[in-house]
Amino acid sequence: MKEKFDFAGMNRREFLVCSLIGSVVFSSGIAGFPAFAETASEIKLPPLPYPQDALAPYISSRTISFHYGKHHQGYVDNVNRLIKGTEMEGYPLEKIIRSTAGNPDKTAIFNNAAQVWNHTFYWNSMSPEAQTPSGMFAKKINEDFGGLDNLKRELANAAATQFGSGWAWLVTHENSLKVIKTSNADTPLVHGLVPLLTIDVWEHAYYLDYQNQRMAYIDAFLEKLVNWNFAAQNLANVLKG
Ligand code: MN3
Repeated sequence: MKEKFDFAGMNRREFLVCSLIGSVVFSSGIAGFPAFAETASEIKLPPLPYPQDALAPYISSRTISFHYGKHHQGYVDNVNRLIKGTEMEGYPLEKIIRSTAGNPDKTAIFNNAAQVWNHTFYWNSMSPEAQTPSGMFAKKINEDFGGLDNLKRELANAAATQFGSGWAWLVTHENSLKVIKTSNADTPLVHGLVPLLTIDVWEHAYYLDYQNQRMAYIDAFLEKLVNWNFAAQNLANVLKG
């Protein structure tokens, strides 16, 4: 298997053990994001990039058991059910997302497909291993935000002020880094932006661990869990073209 980004926090052996099946079907996707483990006819739930308890105590094993095992799995099951027997059966996930975006007759398919994609991107946006941006990525952060603390503040602000369910994102657009937020299942993929990193701010992402304290979850994400290496790799892949 060709590793397109660093599965931080696991050595290679651990990684292989916990994703033995998934690794067989990984291949390169856009922006360094691994393509989904899918057959021609079915969207599959990709393996977590770390063990379920690896993010504790900041995100508990119990939260991940529901968030990954029930919510993420649920979106996978829904999208497979909704596309069965339609022309979209057999489409890659991103093609389903792009071909249903903005179509009021296809909202349910878009919502479930985009949520499958967003959640896989979210799991990879976290790591049990503390990281600091370096090299070209650090330079871009300094140029576009005036430093890492400012970037973290913008991400925290976007995540905290997203009214109701949604996502905060670091994206790149025309060679600039930007922070944006999206509602519900909406995803930068359908707005001409390349996602580098995301924070899920749906209540199901934090309620078991933080109840209504969304800001405490956002702080833990940005101070303890954020996978800067994943963002840097995504950016490097964009710049490579
Ligand atoms: Mn979620």
